[in-house]
Amino acid sequence: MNRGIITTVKPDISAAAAIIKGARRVLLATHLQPDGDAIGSVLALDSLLRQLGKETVIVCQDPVPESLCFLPGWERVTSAAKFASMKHGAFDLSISVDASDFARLGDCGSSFLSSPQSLKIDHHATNGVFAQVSYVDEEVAATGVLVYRLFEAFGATITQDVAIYLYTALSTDTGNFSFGKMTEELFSQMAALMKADLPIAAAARQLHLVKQPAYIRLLTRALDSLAYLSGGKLTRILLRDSDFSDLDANMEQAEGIVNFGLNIRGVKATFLATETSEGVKFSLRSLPPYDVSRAATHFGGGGHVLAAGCTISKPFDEAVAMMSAYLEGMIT
Ligand SMILES: [Mn+2]
Repeated sequence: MNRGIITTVKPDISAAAAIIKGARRVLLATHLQPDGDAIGSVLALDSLLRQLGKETVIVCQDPVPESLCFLPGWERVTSAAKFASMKHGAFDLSISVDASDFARLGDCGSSFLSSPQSLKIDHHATNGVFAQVSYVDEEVAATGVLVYRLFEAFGATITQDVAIYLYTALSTDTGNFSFGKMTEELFSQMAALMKADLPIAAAARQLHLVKQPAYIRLLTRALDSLAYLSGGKLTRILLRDSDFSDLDANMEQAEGIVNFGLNIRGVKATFLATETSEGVKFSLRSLPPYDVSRAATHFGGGGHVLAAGCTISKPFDEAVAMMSAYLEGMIT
């Protein structure tokens, strides 16, 4: 490995910069069930375009999650339903932010397509080409890194608000700087955000530390159910329908709980089984060399090597026994 030498070739930003430069009214869209990279990147790009004197509207199928409502100006993100009822003139450019394929735009897809010109900015291993110009770089941890490059390309100012937006994007997609494609460039960008007076401790608290009371209630119940299998190398966590109703919690609030099963010394893989109306939903996690996507695929689901999922339409205990047996066979 060449230390100190940047060997990665960055995709050409000039076509993206040119199409932005030529536009006057721009529609910005991000993916459904938006996360910190989606909302942070789209708000930062919106600030850039307005600095450049453009008129903008931001749309997203789903509302901004409560955990991101500390971001200044989050109200600028319009829901697809509200957008449809709004009176607005034509746009000359649509920009998709952090959406790997067209379906991820959800109900905003048709609005996206109604502009004569389109640009896609994304960092996922790309599935779909759906814009005239694509600025896609799979080598970066977050779409926010690409939006920062656009600020550089235009020589635009990183205001404190922009610093908060881009920090939100970068820290979300790296799990608060603990996984993903963390590069020298990402930390150079972070240094520039600090220079713009990023209130990092306050923002980190909002983004990564503070949890909803319902999440804590659910986590307590979940950890109570934690069991060790395969001589301590495999764990499982169970959340039944009654746990959600007893605790006045919903499925979304269970997000992230699966990781508690994996982040225990000696554990190589884990699963969280959640009882839902569609069947028993499994979230699977593992450490290399274990491939939980095999288990997910075996039961009709899919995903990545280290993070996968599936649903088994059987009674809860039966489904849990099936998954336990499969993973015990894999992790010996
Ligand atoms: Mn992202």
